Amino acid sequence: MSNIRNIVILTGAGISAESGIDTFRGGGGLWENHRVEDVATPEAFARDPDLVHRFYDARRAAIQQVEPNAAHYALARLDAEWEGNLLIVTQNVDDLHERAGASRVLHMHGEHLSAWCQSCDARHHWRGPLIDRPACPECSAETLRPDIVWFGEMPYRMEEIYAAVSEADLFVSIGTSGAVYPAAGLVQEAAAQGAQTVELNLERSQGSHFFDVTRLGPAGQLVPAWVE
Ligand code: BJW
Repeated sequence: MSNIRNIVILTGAGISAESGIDTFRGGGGLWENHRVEDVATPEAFARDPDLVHRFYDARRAAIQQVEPNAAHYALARLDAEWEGNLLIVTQNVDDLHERAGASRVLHMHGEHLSAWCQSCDARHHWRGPLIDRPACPECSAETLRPDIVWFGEMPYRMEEIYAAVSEADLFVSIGTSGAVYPAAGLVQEAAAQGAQTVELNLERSQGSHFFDVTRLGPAGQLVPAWVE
């Protein structure tokens, strides 16, 4: 990697699968048992907030029971040791990259351990349930929602992401199906800027043909091997 200084790493649900967190698509995925339109859109939340809160409260509790795996630790090592620019853009709403020790992490689809007040726009670190409609510690309104980017909402910090991708010498995608935009389009942006593009995944993603290199296997094996 002698000619590489700027790295952008996009991660998806596959990197947390070996920690015991369900992915979204495919057999046993979350969207097999839950309709997106019922739980992961602003319209669903307006229609039936209890259902949406139950869905996210259960998942917020579940992620607190699991641990980072070898793939998270390998990226955290790379983050600590890499002297050039590096950004881990994660679509994941768990905190396993941070718990493994990574610090240059951007959560483009939000975070389970954050609650967002729709009245005053404040964000609060949140570990417990939201279904009881706790008051916002900032403004006291009972308008907290999961700090999650639902379908139809704008993913977070896109300007920062596009800026990092435009400077990237290497773009690596790990454990994502490439089914959800704008994340799925980042590989094309990176390739257009001349970056090398690498995919590490259990199965080929939908945009696999956009990558220079694809390695298939579980993230817990592929990622440490790639980092070494
Ligand atoms: C392993 C493994 C192991 C398994 N090791 N690998 C074109 C351009 C722009 C937007 C759109 C567009 N076309 C359509 C849209 C709209 C929409 C969209 O993309 N829809 C598609 C379904 C077509 N996008 C949006 O709505 C986004 N917003 C947006 O575009 O805003 C613009 C806008 C807004 C308003 C007005 C106008 C414009 C928002 C998307 C938000 C996504 N939210 C979710 C849910 C929230 C989190 C939650 O509830 O937990 O985010 S959906 C879900 O999918 C979640 C994930 O982050 C995301 C991606 O999934 P991921 O991570 O790829 O997981 P899977 O399950 O799909 O794949 C797992 C992979 O792992 C597989 O490949 C396995 O092989 C692999 N794997 N085990 C390694 N051990």
